[in-house]
Amino acid sequence: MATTTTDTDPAQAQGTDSPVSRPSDRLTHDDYRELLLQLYLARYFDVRLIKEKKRGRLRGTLYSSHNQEAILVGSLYGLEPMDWISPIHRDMPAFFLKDFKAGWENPDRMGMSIEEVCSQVWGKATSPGRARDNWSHIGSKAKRIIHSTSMLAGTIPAATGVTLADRLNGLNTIAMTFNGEGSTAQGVFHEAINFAAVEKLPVVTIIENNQWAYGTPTHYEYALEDFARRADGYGIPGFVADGQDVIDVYDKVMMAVEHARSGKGPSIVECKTFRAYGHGDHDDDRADRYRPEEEVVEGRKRDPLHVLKERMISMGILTQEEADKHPAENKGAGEVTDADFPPKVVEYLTKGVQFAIKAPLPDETEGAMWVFKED
Ligand SMILES: Cc1ncc(C[n+]2csc(CCOP(=O)(O)OP(=O)(O)O)c2C)c(N)n1
Ligand SMILES: [Mg+2]
Repeated sequence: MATTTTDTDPAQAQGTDSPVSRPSDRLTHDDYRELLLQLYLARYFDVRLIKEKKRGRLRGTLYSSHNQEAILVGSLYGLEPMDWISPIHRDMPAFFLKDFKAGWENPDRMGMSIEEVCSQVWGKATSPGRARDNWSHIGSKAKRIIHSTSMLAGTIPAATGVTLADRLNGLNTIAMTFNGEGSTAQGVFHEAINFAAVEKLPVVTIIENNQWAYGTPTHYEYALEDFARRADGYGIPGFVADGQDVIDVYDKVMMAVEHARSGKGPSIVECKTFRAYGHGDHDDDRADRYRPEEEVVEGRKRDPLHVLKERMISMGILTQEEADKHPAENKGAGEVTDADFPPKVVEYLTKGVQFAIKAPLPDETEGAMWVFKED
């Protein structure tokens, strides 16, 4: 049986007090700068869409990942191109951040292009879903992205399936599934993780524990302090990460990835964070009523951009002046402006937005496409 740990410190996780190497020790200064840019990009994606909707240029519900970006960026950063991911509704940036290290503009990288993702949001013919939805109900077998479903926890059995298939085909790939804590009381969550544990399948289950599932707080979901302890019952490791700190997320996730890649099986990584706004933008006003104001103020305090900048300053990678140049942190979509973001980030996303706005709607004859019809 694999060692089970819920410790947040890798030194403790390895059962020793002596200094140990962390996966992040291998990150270069350029990696840190890239992680910061990716955090900016994920944040900008969020606020730009809200602004576009307010300007009347976009319709449909938006599910914000504001304040949770470090989880997506930190967990995707160490993956290999052929690894699988399964994002859900709060992970929209994951579709383009996958294999981002291969080059933002690289058409061959194993992630969706910004044009594809923006087309999906705008419901255009150029979108992977060909305008059947405006959000995360997309996937790509070619890019190794498991199709997102609305059935919470439904991606975990799919991930166990693809890893089993890859194993049978002689591939040493892993699957990373993203899940809110609200999905964890589903029967299928337990069945799939148990199966993965028994078969030692390389499935890394990320729990984005943002304290709320729509209007349901965590104490109605599970009776544990750290959700990660659930792993004990499956005989697999459970890690707890500070979801506001991209480097801590990277460290814990990479421990899980290395565990999986070396044939030891699945694990759970609980990333503690806070949902900054409503479940979707349709829920923003209600969320202000069902969540105590102090909790919301407290939960939004540690902006992941600020946490990484502080780290980089203390390591001598960033000067205070450089950190202050683009002060997007701790600002809501209503107050932040393009000048608060690095120009590279604004230009990259603007390209995707303009492509999507100009793209055609699907032809009406496509209505019956992909629909099963029995004669
Ligand atoms: C099996 C199932 N039950 C209920 C829903 C409706 N639903 C959609 S999102 C959501 C809340 C999800 O909360 P959580 O998993 O914590 O993710 P978060 O939205 O907080 O990121 C619910 C109840 C669903 N999609 N699937
Ligand atoms: Mg949640």
